[in-house]
Amino acid sequence: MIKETVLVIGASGQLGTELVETLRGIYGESNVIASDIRKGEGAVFENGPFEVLDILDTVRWREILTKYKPTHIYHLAALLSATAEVNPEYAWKLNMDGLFHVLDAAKEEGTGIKRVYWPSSIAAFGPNTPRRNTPQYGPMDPTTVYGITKYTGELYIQYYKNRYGVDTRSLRYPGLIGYKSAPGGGTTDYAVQIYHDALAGVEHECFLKEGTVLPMLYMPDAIRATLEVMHAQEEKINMRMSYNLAGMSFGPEEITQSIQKHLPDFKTIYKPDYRQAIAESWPAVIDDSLANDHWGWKPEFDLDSMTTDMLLNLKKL
Ligand code: VAH
Repeated sequence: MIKETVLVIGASGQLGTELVETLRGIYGESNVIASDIRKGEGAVFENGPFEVLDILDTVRWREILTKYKPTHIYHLAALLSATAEVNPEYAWKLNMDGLFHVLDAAKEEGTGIKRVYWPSSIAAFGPNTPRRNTPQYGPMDPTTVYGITKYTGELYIQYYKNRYGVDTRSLRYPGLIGYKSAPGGGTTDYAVQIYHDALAGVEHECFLKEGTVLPMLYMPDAIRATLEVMHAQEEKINMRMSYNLAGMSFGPEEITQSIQKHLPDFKTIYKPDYRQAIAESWPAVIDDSLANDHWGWKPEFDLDSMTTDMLLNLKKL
């Protein structure tokens, strides 16, 4: 077993819930401390150490650092795209000040923090970024508060590496789809709800228009990518902002057709809302060749294999 002490901040979110389970399998349950702003129910809170932590509470943050002396930190706490537009001031505070509290602790001598993981998003791109085969480097003019915090955060993790040697790894996640945890406040969340509606025998009311193609990634691939980039040898991580990451790209009508191969009577109706404008500011297809070159990234799931796995596992819940 690798001897590290891992702290996951924002552990009860869509990604955190699955990441904690995987990390505890690698490092041992007692060596992975899950934390979030409130205690809930489920494996994250019961299968290993859990601490209530609001990353904006600096006194509590220091208490946790002193108590556990984490060597690896996964800082996931953030407001996602749709929620951030409803509360932009708090979104900036949580997404940015939260990141600075982690980076400033990591640069301090004596805290013992060796590596930080911090997620970015394809939301860091904007309407003037090429929408197909979106390059690692190109125009980045995000129009959402969430995307602005992600792009800004990328510049800061690069600065903290160059100036202070803080080793932060990061991925520009597409929309994440999984069956073990619920998404929260994202513009891609329809792609999770649609499976639940299909199995419940109800039509899906999609908040995006037909034909709105977005980059997506199945959660098992997202978890594997996160651990691969976090565990890669430092000399392989030659790009110190955040790596483009891709799995598949589809529109709501395509995921509907994929589900209909299993449930022929399933239907989707379209009622676009304010999230349509967010989606239209994002890329449709991502070029993640740099992640492949630098640390061997390759997705394993496509739309149909994800649909088969999602429906199979949701039926068991
Ligand atoms: C969101 N699920 O919708 C997140 C993600 C690319 C989208 O960052 O905000």
